[in-house]
Amino acid sequence: MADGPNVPLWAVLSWRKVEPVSKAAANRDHTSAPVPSSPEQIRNVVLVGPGGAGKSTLFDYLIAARTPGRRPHEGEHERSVGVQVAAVESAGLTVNLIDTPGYPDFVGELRAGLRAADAAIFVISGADGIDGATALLWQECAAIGMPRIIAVSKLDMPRSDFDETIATCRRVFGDAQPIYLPIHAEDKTVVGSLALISQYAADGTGTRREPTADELDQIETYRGSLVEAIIEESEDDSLLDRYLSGEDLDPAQLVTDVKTAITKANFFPVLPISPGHRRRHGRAL
Ligand SMILES: Nc1nc2c(ncn2[C@@H]2O[C@H](COP(=O)(O)OP(=O)(O)O)[C@@H](O)[C@H]2O)c(=O)[nH]1
Ligand SMILES: [Mg+2]
Repeated sequence: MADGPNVPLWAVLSWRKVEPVSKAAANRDHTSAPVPSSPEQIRNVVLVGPGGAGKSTLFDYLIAARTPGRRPHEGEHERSVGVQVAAVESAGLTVNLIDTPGYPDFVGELRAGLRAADAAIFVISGADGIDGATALLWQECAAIGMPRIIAVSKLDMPRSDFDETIATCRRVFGDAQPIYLPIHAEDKTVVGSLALISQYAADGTGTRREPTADELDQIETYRGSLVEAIIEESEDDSLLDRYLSGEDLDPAQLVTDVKTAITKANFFPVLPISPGHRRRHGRAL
């Protein structure tokens, strides 16, 4: 495995706006990969999770968000039967995103294939549980020290529950630290996120505002254990003392440390993801 896999955080933030484009551009073959300059600049990131959790949806959106002129598929997905790969450029790296089918039959193959990846994004539905195959694949990643991110989908569904999903991830995977929380509208649509480290609320357009009192309470619920987990993995040994003595740590430093912590595969961030934009987008078209 290459040294620091440097999982880009953009990878799981679907609030990034996807620009509408012409149909011709949308139909262009998205698998035509950018040419990587050298093997050190390539990262293989595999999407793992139960069937129907939203892997292919996320895959589409990530590719669309990073590929000028490409729009995600609308509506239902055909159930993917094979592995899909597409390359995107990020921060001078070529990231090969690998979408995998969720069939139990495929687990053996996936276990072998996992070893070729630099990092994994576990896509977990906030409205359903975590299946045995996914738990097994998590263990497999743990055994080889693979960096992992957890993306929670389907938070717009009536029965979804983000807190419950975090609890389930902690129980099944052993550890999980949300770094953003979803903000819901009355109808449960996800309309934005609360940033736990920097303590702001963001809507889908990237506009930031101060969190409300209620949102600050939600932030408090998770921020303490998040900051402690980041500090534990930080290379700056003075952070813990400073934190314990009540110092407000610099959010920018913590964000840098999150990235380091992810690459060490001892820290597993959870990010809420949402196709909310697609809906608004669909209307705009
Ligand atoms: N409501 C809602 N539906 C979603 C979300 N993500 C995916 N879906 C739908 O869930 C179904 C399964 O998604 P898919 O990406 O094919 O799952 P996969 O089997 O993990 O690849 C599709 O109908 C998607 O449109 C989400 O965040 N919210
Ligand atoms: Mg799929």
